Amino acid sequence: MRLNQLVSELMPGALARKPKLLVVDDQTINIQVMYQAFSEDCQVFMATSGAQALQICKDNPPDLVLLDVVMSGMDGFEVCTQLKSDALTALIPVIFVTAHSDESMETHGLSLGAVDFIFKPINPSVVRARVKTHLTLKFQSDLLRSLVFRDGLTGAFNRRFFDEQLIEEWARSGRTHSPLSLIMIDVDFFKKYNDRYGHQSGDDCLRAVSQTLQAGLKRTTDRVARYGGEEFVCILPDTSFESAMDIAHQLEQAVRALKLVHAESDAAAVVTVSLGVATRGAINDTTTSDDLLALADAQLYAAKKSGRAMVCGRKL
Ligand code: GH3
Ligand code: MG
Ligand code: MG
Repeated sequence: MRLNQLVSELMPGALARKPKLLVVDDQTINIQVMYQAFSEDCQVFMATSGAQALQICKDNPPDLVLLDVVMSGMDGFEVCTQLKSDALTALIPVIFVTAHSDESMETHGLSLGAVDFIFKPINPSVVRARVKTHLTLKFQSDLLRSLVFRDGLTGAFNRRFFDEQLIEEWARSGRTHSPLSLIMIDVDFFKKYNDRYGHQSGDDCLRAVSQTLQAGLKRTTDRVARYGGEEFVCILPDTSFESAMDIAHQLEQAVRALKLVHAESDAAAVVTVSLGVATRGAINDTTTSDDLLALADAQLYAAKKSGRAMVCGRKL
């Protein structure tokens, strides 16, 4: 399979859109120079302060940041440090741009995780070439991550990703004394769906359910993974039991609203899901992440036993 074909299958839209470049500089004249160098090949976003840059990186992550070192208020080093310390923004490549060609400054910037250093006044063709190299590397590493951490059929995160994420989020919830919720989700009478409509339609159904679950989660830290077969799991950091129950009910309604006809289901005339919610609330040091997962699974089983197409939940 050609690489381009592989990329577009695994990361729909990655090739169709222009790379997103964020230019951060407190002097608008410098931003204009960069804009002229890149506006044809990239979507250029601009920030005139470190705080604004961090906000943009969280709300609409760029593919690369060109970051001025010396700025009033928060300087470029501090911005880079904060970007690298947040999992949501840590993988965005940063290139420092500075008027001072000082080796110790360059070493410091690279030690903070920047991929390159560029000196002002810039030579547009050199900067374009370097940015292109780093964008290529960024897309390659995104592709590799999607191969390792995404499920091929549905595009949701895979079991490997979920297992790692659960351990990480469990530790974080212990550290920060914040709740952690899981929702286990299983398609009802899916074997009968396959038998009646064929395996191909079964696959289409799983894709649609997966997309609906992903669209139903609003926070960037909320994740959906395919747990196995026709089973999905949502991990909801910093989410109370009550909120997780609300979200689970919304997901149940959203899948029902797809109106995928399922004539063989005993639960409804359309495809439905059963959901089990479990929340780590008050911190209890004797419990483990496996206990939370087992509880979510037990609640899913309870929803199945009580008639399916419903939500059951409990606090750990
Ligand atoms: P329940 O309501 O109790 O969950 O019943 P069910 O039929 O959904 O559950 P069961 O575990 O008996 O069957 C799950 C079915 O899901 C069987 C399997 O063939 C199907 N399945 C698992 N993975 C895939 C897949 O990737 N594609 C398709 N089309 N079907 C799949
Ligand atoms: Mg099922
Ligand atoms: Mg199942």
